[in-house]
Amino acid sequence: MNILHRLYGVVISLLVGAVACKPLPPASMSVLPSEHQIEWHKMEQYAFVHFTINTFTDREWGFGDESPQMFNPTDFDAEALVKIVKDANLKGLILTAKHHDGFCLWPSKYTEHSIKNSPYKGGNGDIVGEVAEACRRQGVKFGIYLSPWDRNHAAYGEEEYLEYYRNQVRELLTAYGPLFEMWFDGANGGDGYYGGAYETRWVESGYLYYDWSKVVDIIRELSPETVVWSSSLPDARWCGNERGVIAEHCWAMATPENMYPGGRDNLEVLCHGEESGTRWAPAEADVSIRPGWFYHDYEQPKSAAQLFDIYLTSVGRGGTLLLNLAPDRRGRIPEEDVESLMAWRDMVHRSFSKDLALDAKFSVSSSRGWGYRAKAMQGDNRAYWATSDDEFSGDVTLQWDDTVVVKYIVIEEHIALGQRVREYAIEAQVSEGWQTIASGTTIGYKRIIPLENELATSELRIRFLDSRGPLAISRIAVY
Ligand code: FUL
Repeated sequence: MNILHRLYGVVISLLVGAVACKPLPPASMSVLPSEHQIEWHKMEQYAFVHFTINTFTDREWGFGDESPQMFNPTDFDAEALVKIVKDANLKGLILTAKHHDGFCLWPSKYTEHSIKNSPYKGGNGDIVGEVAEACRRQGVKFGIYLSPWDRNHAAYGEEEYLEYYRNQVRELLTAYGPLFEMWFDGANGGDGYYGGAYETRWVESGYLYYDWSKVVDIIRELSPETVVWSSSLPDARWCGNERGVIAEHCWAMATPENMYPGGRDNLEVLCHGEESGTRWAPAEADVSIRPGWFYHDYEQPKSAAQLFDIYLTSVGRGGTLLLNLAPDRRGRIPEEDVESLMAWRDMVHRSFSKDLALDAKFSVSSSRGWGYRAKAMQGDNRAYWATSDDEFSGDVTLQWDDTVVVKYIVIEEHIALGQRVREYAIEAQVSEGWQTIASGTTIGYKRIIPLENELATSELRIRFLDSRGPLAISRIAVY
């Protein structure tokens, strides 16, 4: 008993000693992600689903005068849809609850222009509800796209429409929340039905007409975990194109006023973010598996190899991938799309399944001390390598006993303390000595560096040449 007591005392004092010895973490950068944004980053990839009357009229943008009777999927099955999303390793699903034509895929009490007046389930169907429920059952996160532009509504462009719109945000969040993301499309104004007026209506977008802060208040009240994607006050931003390509040089931070000055897209800021940005608003790459967002029977899905390239330029560049699927008139994802999707999933799995860094010996040029050493970057754990307060650069060397063949190097920053790295280079030991095999600027949540050709080596050196503060690197992996 006595010995046990003493042993216990020794263990406790060792632990207390160790905790006391652990240096403090590096100071945070001034702009940080929220916990919800960190969870969102970790999702990495999720599905978009574009489905509405357009699927039946063969259009991309409905005019707003389509009869709800046209919405008639013959074989819609929410469970089957969500299963495809889950099997493809997509972690969430954002559904077009309402596109620009104003037709609502849920029986909104604020309009007759909805699924309740369609033949689907005799007017008793609710695609939003069915998909939300299937997502919950299968452990896939659910999100909603609600087009601000509404070519059906008579009051679009006036104050009355804003009340309608906010009521719908409230209605959706109350019935189907919590949501992981809400998507507020920037497309705005033009000709339309507008309750029979058949005219062109332009609104001032951005901060002005929609007054996004009011919408964001409703979201924060009813579903605080929701990441807001919008033209103002965003928690995530558009990456500047619909090809799935996030810029090589990309900060997660940006200043809302600079992203949409006067309500217009500022592509420079959307693409690259801003090192001095005032808000954590990381890039999301939205892209469709087909040329269009909605199903057209004359279009073909992208190949697995094309989707793989998109994966590298989205998830591999510190943002997320929002990959659109387009149900056909049955309400099913076409078989050839599912085939591409699953082949892509297998390709990603094959390419990133064996982390060679787990067998390497890691060493660093310097560290902050106990708890922040080289080992922290190996594998997936919560630790990170950090340098001392005055060290804004440093090297990590990986050594193997035998030669390894390298194609991808993955680096992750500990973004809970902010995004820091400004410049890096990667060197490999080859027969002629050290050779630079890759270089770049920003890292962020995750950077996948593909080498042009596979490279045989037994030593790699990752050089962090410049940073906004002490380094904080949470993972280095090699495939
Ligand atoms: C665009 C829209 O106009 C397209 O129809 C689609 O919804 C895409 C995701 O966003 O702005």
